[in-house]
Amino acid sequence: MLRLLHLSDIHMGSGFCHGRINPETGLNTRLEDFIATLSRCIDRAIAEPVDLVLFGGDAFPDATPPPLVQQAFASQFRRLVDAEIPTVLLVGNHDQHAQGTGGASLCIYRTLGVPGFVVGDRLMTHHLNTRSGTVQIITLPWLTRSTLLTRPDTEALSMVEVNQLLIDRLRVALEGEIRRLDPSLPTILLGHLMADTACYGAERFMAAGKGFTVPMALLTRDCFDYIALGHVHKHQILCESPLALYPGSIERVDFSEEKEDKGYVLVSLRRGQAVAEFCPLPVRPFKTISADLSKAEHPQQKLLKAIAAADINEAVVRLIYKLRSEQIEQIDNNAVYAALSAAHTYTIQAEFVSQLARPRLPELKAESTLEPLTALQTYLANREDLRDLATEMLTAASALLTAEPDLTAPVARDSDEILQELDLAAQQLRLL
Ligand SMILES: [Mn+2]
Repeated sequence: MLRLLHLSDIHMGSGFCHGRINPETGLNTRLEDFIATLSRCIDRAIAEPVDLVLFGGDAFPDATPPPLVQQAFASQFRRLVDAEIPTVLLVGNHDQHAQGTGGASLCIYRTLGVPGFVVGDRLMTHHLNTRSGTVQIITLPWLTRSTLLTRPDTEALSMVEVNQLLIDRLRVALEGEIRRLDPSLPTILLGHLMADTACYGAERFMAAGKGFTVPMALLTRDCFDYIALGHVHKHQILCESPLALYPGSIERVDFSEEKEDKGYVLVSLRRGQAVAEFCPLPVRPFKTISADLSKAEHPQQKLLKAIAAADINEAVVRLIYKLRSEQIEQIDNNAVYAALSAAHTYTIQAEFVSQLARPRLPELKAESTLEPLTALQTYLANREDLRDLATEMLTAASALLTAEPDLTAPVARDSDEILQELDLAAQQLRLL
């Protein structure tokens, strides 16, 4: 039985806006949080001790972290070298340079020949000797179009076709690795990818336009005993047999992760069997407080009550409240700051509710039913500014309503629409 610790999406050095400078160290407190949390993962790996550590990718927010952040990361992983625990560092999308190939921020570990460390920056099978025997690991780093496709391959193809082609190439390349596996050894697929059946969070937007979704059916092959994933920040199990899961990020990167538990997994593995245990980490809470004061007689009182009801102690807090513009005099900011002082950091966002909302037309109230043309007439009769267009709009509307739909006719497209599509295509080409 082999025991391994799988963690992912460290993103060390991100979210500084949620921290403050620690006067004792001069460091941003969120960097200190991330370091403390990573050290908890490494502590556990050493205390067990596990036979193997898998890192699922996204070490930093980008491929060129400042030396201080790079060093903080390295000094934690260095402890695994001292403890002689083999470690695989997989390259995620945030670790890759936008230009060129390879995971610049992690390849230094291979360049230095760090004992027991493997960097997964390409689709490849590694054999690792651990205290509990040999394990084979296929590394599948974040793939972009340029990894498996050339420009001529993608010429004149739509995005959907490009993605399909990419998946076809991946299927072939993965099959090549699978055929060379030793079927007697415990086998792991370690991938940084967006699985088609995953629930996404912020990472969907962070990687927008640069990657593609991998069908789980492509990965859940019997030859794998454990499919260790990275990229999605929300912990989730995607498949029970073979076991496939995202441990999620180890710290909250932003407010989209406010309600998610953070942690890593410990996995017991043998050929044909994997059992995982999610180990939650005691990370700093994020707390959103929302209050609508626009109808309150005493807005300040209501606001303070909303703050008092929330557990904000040492939390990263955002306070969002709505009020009418004439209520602003009734808010005492100093009292609000005092009420929020137990928070680690806080931001305040006041939104004015619009006073200009148009009253409903009595003729168009919810319970009355009108024919579409009558409704349009009523609407136009109340819009002085559209009077010049009214006749034309009514003629056009009645033509639309009476026209026989011809579902076989090609959809008419104007030149603007085509130009927009071309612009989009050009943008996507630049991302290659
Ligand atoms: Mn990622």
